[in-house]
Amino acid sequence: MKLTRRNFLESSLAATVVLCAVPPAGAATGRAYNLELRPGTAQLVEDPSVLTNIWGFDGKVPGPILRARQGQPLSIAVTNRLAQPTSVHWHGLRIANAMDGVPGLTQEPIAPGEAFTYRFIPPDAGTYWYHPHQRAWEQVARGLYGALIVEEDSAPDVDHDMLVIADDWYLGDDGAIDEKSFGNLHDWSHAGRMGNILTLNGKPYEHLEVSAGDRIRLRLIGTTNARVLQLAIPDLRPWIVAHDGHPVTPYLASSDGVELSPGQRTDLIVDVRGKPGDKIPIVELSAGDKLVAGYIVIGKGAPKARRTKATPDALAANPVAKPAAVADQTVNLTMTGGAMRFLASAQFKGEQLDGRTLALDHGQAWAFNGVSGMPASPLFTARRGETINLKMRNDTLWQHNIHLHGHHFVELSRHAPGDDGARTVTTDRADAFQDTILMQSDEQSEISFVADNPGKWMIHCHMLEHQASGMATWFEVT
Ligand SMILES: [Cu+2]
Repeated sequence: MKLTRRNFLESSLAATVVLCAVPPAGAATGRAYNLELRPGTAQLVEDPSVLTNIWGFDGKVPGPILRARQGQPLSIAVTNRLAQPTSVHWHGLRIANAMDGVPGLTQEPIAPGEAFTYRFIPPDAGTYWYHPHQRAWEQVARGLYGALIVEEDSAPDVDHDMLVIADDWYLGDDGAIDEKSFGNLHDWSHAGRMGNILTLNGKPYEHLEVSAGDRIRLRLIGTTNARVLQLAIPDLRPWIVAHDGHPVTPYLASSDGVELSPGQRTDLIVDVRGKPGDKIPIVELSAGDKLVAGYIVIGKGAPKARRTKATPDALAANPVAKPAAVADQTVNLTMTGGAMRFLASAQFKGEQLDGRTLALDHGQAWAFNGVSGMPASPLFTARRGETINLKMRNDTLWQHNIHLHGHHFVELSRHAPGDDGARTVTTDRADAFQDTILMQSDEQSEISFVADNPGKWMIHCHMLEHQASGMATWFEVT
């Protein structure tokens, strides 16, 4: 499925400039929130008369921006107004296990009409997001997601703090969500369910309004089910300052832009160069051609003086424990299955089944270490504080996007087919904590983390169709 765009009608957009700024710290929003998961509508295509029925937090997509202070309690009372059970997962937050929002592992699903209050203390500043962890392949695709921002004690010196939540939608010609493709086994055993319409912040063409000379922080969040996005601002030179919430030494993004796999976040700092009235395109490059996704619009105000300092300061590091040089345990995680290398057999709910039965009777197409779906026993058990090295092998023909709950890891090495041995990964990742990592076909990657958060935590592919069709397991920290 290719992302396409109907003819872009510039004139129709002139009146729809919308500011999508993150509300300032200390705004009336406070630190206790109420959220309702419920149906709503959104204008996802250019024609303002076409509204799409979505499911959203408070009926909107994206849901409300939640803001927290690092190390201070946050409570979110969630009410399920959907017709199916749900839960909310706080992606990337290293919080208490009971608040992680994984039905069957950390809580019961929230039934229709029922409520659940999540209470936790975010230990790390940065850019995070929230979404259901129940039938996520349907609930996230219908629009259930939002940003969770944990503020630094000392915020970087910027004129605007802005969000760009990027998603693809599979819509029919009538603008309605294509429902018959939900649960399609072909998608599940291939790259996942891809959209044909791209939105930033739930809009067909987002407009971020700034002034000439502004320095802006752009928090990019990828909320696609399966598509790996490549976002760029070709006319500007953004610095990358954080991945998955965690600061990195600022470095310039390449002209290829920023890769955002499902669930990943990248924070940029960008100096706006241009003159009042300019519209600077934000483009998506994964399809090979430039697809304009939105604009940074320079308002009419007088240009600000350019900052004398070229490179922004690094953000303050988060208190994540550094893995020990020698691991306490090394664990293998081998991915198999999927189209063209279908599983001959795998274990599913304790039974060894052939590939055809797995697919046709159980919708399972993938396995971790020969097991499809959540096993009864954990992949490994760690004593609190142990350093775990996870040696991952993608023995399938497809990309996978492994997400670790409750912990952040560094990547020690990456081994691609044809290499004689493991090569050192690019420095922007080797010293950087992350919670979601994209692997290509036939790649191997060794990641390392300190298992310091007690409880039962998922490891799964964040291509949501792959998760649903086998790529899910868990570990326990005691
Ligand atoms: Cu996958």
